[in-house]
Amino acid sequence: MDDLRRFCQLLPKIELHAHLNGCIRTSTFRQLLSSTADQLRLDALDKEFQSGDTHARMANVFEKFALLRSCVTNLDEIRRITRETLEDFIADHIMYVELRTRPRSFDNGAIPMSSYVEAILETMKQYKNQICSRLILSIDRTQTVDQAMETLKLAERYRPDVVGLDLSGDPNVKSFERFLPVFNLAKQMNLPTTIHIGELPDAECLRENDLILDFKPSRLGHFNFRTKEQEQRVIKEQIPLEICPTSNLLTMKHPLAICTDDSGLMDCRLSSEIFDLVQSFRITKEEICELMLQTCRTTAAIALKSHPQYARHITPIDPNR
Ligand code: 6MZ
Repeated sequence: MDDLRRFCQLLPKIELHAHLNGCIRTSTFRQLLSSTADQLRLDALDKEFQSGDTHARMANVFEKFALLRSCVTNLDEIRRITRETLEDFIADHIMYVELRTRPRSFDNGAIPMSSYVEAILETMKQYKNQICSRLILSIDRTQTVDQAMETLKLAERYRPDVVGLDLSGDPNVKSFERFLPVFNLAKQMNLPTTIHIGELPDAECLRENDLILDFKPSRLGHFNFRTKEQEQRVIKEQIPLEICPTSNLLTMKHPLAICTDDSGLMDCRLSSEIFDLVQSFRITKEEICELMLQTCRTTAAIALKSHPQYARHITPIDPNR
């Protein structure tokens, strides 16, 4: 067992779905919570997390996010979270990571959203010899269309360090339809997109899944709840999934990316996610290596589509070699 765990740890890995603030170390989170009341609330939320259904757990996680948002209040803190996140990923042998975050301003707009993005990108550059990192900008489901448009503009401004546009946030808020013009524009601009989909077991969520699939994003996040038809559609259209896969999806060789989501808040590592997967589905080391390569190929293919000018620099790999 130890050998397998070590193998999962040493394996060179790619992380494609990691929310920057969700990656915060627990120790840092507690340090940043200045009031005792907030610290006690976090303790209570930690205890409550184990009980309840999907809706209750989701509400718990989002209350934690709100607490987190209230305590990250300046650029130094966001630099620190970026630094620590990258160091944790480096220690877990991640070679390439796409961090995602919703840009925000501080001090009532005196520090604009562009400074937030730049602070993260500058921190990423400091680690470029140890880990290749890129940024995805997130639109939050509760935002207005104007705010989403502003995020899209920022994404365009910071390309190619920014590699995509994400839709995330509380899945109770079904707002993809509202943001469709923004995502259509992203598509026109050749900016890859990744959308959180199927996170809750309710009819509204299933209806929204169809709208999202009609849009055909570059990648999908989660996709835990879906109809059989939606599942078949994703398989047929080969839309890469950022999830912990089910065994049959694996055997179907559907493009997958195993990811952590919120490694700090949820206390997990990519290597432990892979280890759990290996154990649960009796996957061999060779199959795990193949999955990593598949993630790599998928990422490269999406990057190439958004930057066709680089195609001539790439020599296709003979899959039979
Ligand atoms: C949907 C999620 C999420 O942007 O402040 N986020 N959105 N589903 C999830 N799965 C449980 N996990 C994280 O990172 C934190 C934000 O990411 C989104 C939430 O909106 C959260 O506030 P940033 O760096």
